[in-house]
Amino acid sequence: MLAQDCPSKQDLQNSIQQAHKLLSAQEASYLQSLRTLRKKLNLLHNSVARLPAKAKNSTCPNLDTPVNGKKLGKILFPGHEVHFLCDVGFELEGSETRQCKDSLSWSGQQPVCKDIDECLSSPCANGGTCTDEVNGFSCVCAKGWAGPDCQAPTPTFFVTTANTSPVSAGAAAASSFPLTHTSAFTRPSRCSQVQGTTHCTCEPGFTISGRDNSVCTDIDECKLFHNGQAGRLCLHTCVNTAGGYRCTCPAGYNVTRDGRNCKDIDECSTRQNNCTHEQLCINTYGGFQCVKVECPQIRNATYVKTSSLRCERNPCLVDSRTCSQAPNSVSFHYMSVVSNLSAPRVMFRVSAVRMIGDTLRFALLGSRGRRHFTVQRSDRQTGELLLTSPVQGPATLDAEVEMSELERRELLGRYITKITIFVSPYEF
Ligand SMILES: [Ca+2]
Ligand SMILES: [Ca+2]
Repeated sequence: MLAQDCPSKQDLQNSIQQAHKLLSAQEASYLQSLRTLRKKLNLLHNSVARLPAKAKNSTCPNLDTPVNGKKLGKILFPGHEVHFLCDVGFELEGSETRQCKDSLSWSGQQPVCKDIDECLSSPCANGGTCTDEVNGFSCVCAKGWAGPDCQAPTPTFFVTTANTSPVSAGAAAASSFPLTHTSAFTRPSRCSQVQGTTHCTCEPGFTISGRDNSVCTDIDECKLFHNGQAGRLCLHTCVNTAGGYRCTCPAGYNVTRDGRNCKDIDECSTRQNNCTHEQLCINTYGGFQCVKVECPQIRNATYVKTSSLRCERNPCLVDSRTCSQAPNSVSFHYMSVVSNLSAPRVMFRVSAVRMIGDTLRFALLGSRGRRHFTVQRSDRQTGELLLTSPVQGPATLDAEVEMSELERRELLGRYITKITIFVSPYEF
């Protein structure tokens, strides 16, 4: 077993021979490196030997800094570089970088900074004339155009004609007139460049228009929402304005706080009426009415006003049939409604406060608005005045509802209610 583990004499001799070969190869490589190093050292030695005796003064000549530019780098020894930059608005012509050569001269050409001609890209739109300036340009715009690039229409809404005559100086302000009808409804757009794309925006209420997106035109909200599904913009009249709109209401109405609806002015409670002391002021939609409540003039019967809206018959003389058949009371009732009220609709109810007799009858007496009304009973003691068809205003309708009380078919009393209905010209 031991004899097998130990290498033979031959094996050992082979191994030693291989180690010798490896050492020889390393030795050869090492010597090669040394030879190369020696060569480089000799070359360096030769070049140093060629250098002039006074190395300190061996520099390239100083370089000028270009007008409207900068020079970077101050070392003027051979092998060193100097760089040149131009100010904004100028472009470099010549060499951007110059190197000091071994011959102590600079490579390349002395650069100059030349003003960039911004007019070359024709920046003045709409026929404007371009003038090149340092780091920019200026445009002289054609008539009707304004702005730095002549892209905006001249914002002329009004032109005041100058009048030098002192006599008519006061009239000069009044002679202002719109230059064109549409100019007040256009504005220049605001454009910006984002990643090479032009984005133009308008003031609220305006929308982009025009070939080059340079003009913002007012949105006509009144036309746009005329019969929109969301409902009308204004209850009454829509007035388009530059950048918006406003609603107006007819006389007798105020525009509500939301700016879209109309609210009737109560002339009666705000003393904006001209009713006399004897008259009653009745507020109506869009106006007011002055009414005078007068008790009926019937022969042999006299009436007394028991309230501003009610007359009651004085007791009759014995055996005066005319008097006893005259209405016991006449009440007045005034109503204000809007035009085109849907029908049928109960407008008024007449009730007996207390019944003495056994029967109540309700009837519609002759009236101006008879064709619009009917009277019906809603319960034993109540009659209703019913509007049967819509009424287009402006209109004033009258109706007289009579309530008769009977006891065994004998008339006990007649009670009349006179109803006046003021219909507005509008549906509000
Ligand atoms: Ca508008
Ligand atoms: Ca009113």
